[in-house]
Amino acid sequence: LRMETQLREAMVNDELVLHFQPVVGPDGRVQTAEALVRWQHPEQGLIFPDKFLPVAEAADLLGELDRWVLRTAVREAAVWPSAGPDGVVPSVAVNLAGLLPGDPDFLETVHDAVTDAGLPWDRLVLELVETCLADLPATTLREMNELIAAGVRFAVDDFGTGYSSLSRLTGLPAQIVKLDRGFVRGVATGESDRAVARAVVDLTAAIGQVCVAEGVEDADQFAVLRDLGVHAYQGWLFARAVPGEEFTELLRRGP
Ligand code: G
Ligand code: G
Ligand code: MN
Ligand code: NA
Repeated sequence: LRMETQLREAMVNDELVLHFQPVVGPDGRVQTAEALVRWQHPEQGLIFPDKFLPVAEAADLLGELDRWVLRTAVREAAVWPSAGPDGVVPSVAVNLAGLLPGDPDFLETVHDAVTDAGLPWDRLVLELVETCLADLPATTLREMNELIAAGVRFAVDDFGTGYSSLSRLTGLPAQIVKLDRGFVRGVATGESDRAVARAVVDLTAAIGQVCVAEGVEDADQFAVLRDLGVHAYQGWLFARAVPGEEFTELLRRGP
């Protein structure tokens, strides 16, 4: 209960902070950065989401947390510099677990956050797990399509975990599929993980989705994934999640 009360206050007192982890193209240039929330606790130091997301969920605070993250992430992303000489500025990816398509205020919340920040619509990616993107009613899909038409992209997060099924990918309102790091781990060493990765890459390519590999930790994994045709990469091989100022510096330095 104590942590729950503190978490409510943390959102008001801006004790939460966002770190950003780059997603890079095959050329190493930053295409997107995923916003990952941390809690800068006055006594306990930096607390990771594994510790406080379950508390937020139990206290029914996930929606409020997602709203805070969304508003903060788009505001920070609106002033990022370009990631290369051609002036392309990276997109920002926000995880949603408590604010979901189908919530009565979903469209309005996203709309207000983006317009208040002045972020171009095509620089926002919303990451949800497959279960939150499947079997949505027509009214919800219509709202999502409004955002998609404006340039927002939806990503299937952690694809391949739980009861994910390859055949269902084709019916999801998602432009991006993030291959779970559980499969990425074994792509260079195990035939079965490589087979799964190949199947996901081939299917996503066939239906026009972008496939992002998560949790890329070494050069062998990267080489295999690149040969398979993965479009973009995220993981410690390229960069860890870093505070906003550090991310901005990383962009200024270039690839
Ligand atoms: O790197 P990290 O320890 O930040 O992430 C741990 C888990 O917490 C991941 O599953 C990630 O998707 C989730 N997570 C991180 N930041 C956020 C956030 O801002 N909102 C939500 N809903 N989940 C997040
Ligand atoms: O569930 P989601 O994919 O949103 O969570 C991102 C999580 O993955 C964060 O906890 C982040 O710190 C973690 N992560 C990012 N890159 C790597 C990596 O290369 N290896 C591992 N093991 N975890 C990673
Ligand atoms: Mn994610
Ligand atoms: Na993920």
